[in-house]
Amino acid sequence: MATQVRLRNKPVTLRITRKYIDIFINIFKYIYITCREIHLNRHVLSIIILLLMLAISPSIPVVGAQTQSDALTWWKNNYQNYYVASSTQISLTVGDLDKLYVYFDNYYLYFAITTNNTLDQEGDYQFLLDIVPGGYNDTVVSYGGLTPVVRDAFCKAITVNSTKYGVDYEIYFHWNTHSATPPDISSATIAVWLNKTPSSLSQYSEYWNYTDITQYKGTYYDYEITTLGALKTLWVVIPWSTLNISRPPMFYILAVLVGPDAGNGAVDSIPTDPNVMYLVTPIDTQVFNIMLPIPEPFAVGVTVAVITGISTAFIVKRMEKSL
Ligand SMILES: [Ca+2]
Ligand SMILES: [Ca+2]
Repeated sequence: MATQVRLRNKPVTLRITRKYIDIFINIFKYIYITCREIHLNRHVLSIIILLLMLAISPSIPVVGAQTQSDALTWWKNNYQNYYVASSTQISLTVGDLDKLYVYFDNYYLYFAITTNNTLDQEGDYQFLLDIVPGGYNDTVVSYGGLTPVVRDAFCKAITVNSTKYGVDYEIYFHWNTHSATPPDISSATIAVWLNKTPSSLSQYSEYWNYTDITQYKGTYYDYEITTLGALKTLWVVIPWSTLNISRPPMFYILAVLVGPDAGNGAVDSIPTDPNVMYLVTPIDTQVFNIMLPIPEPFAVGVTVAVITGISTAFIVKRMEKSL
């Protein structure tokens, strides 16, 4: 059935696309002819067309643009423009991550996830960030009198490959199905790595400073739920000043959905890691080998500008041939 719909829709989509391309080309032909008639030289004409193309190009992210106090509202209205990756893992327990969105400017770090959750299930949505040199490594330490094992900041059986990454911040949201109607996020915490050298006799909690997100000025989150009470979308906005750092040139992020209890493992992640066996109760600590690199938005802007410049040169050349 789905295939039939796609086959029926494809020619319609192509016709509409072609129609808009034709309109687009005709507008520039008109501009080109007009400019030739008033004897504008080729270079001036190229600049005019370039400026027009930039005006209609997808908006280029401008570093430092989002300084307004309603940063969360801005992010909720715009997050879909900043898609970075999807999960290919299909999880039937705890929940099912779908897409990750990330953006940052001079003042804020923005991220959001969407899910394919169908049931209201308890679990922890955690975001691991490698932003500055150093950070958490996976030295085995004890926790709560248990046999020493590798744990993350929230005592989960997850870690990242310590030869590639060092997690400096871990942000945690507990999706609670038990005490609230409708269900909600009952705990939202930022853990900051304290830059101590672990020893096998110490506990993980000694290496992180934990703060409730609501205690950080300018840090916000919001979420929406499905009709069945499952978490559907989660938006988060954190000022760099909250993390006590300036805007970095780039950073790494990993989003994981983990079982709610101590020692639980990840059932899903973005990006999906083919080397991880996703289980609520893994036999060994899950080691993630992939974190997503997030380049600074300016790099995206430069890419769009370069593509626009090349497109302009191509259009001018085509027009000169066709007239
Ligand atoms: Ca998934
Ligand atoms: Ca680091």
